[in-house]
Amino acid sequence: GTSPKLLTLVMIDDGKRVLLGHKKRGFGMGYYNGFGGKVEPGETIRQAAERELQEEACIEAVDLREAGVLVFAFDDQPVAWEVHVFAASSFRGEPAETDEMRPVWFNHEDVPFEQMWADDQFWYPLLLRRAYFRGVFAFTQTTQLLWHSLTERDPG
Ligand code: 6U4
Ligand code: NA
Ligand code: NA
Repeated sequence: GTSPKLLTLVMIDDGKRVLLGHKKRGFGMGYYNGFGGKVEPGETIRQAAERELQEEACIEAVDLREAGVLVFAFDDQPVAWEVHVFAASSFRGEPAETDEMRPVWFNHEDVPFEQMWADDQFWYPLLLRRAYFRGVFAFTQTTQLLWHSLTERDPG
């Protein structure tokens, strides 16, 4: 079909530091990013976000909020990705390494954008000041950012 693939991305931001996962396998291997993955049949987007955070970082968000939506178009993938970004400032449990991710805290001013997806440097400033955002990013050869559009907007 032509409908986009739905994914989630959870950002833990305590106001000074963000918790990122160093991805050990699969798509985006070697990059730091938030925790997330595909929405499975029968679950809501929020449930998928909660599940992936538990699976990848071993924690449960206390104050999960909708932070924005990112659309990624790849010239080497059959459909676009619609990534629902959530954020939380507190959580239960202790972040732990999993088969997929190694969690690392970064101060806001030390976020390693050179080891992250090329879109992240554009929308992190909005995330960190808690502005709801919508971004559209076009990639070629999987990781090369060709074009983007980013707007601040009301949720919903
Ligand atoms: P499986 O098949 O279960 O191992 P799953 O965990 O469902 O995979 P995965 O890890 O491939 O999915 O999900 C990709 C994750 O990477 C999602 O959280 C969204 C995130 N992501 C993908 N492209 C991104 C990009 N350009 N910028 C970004 N995050 C991206 O910041
Ligand atoms: Na994942
Ligand atoms: Na998954």
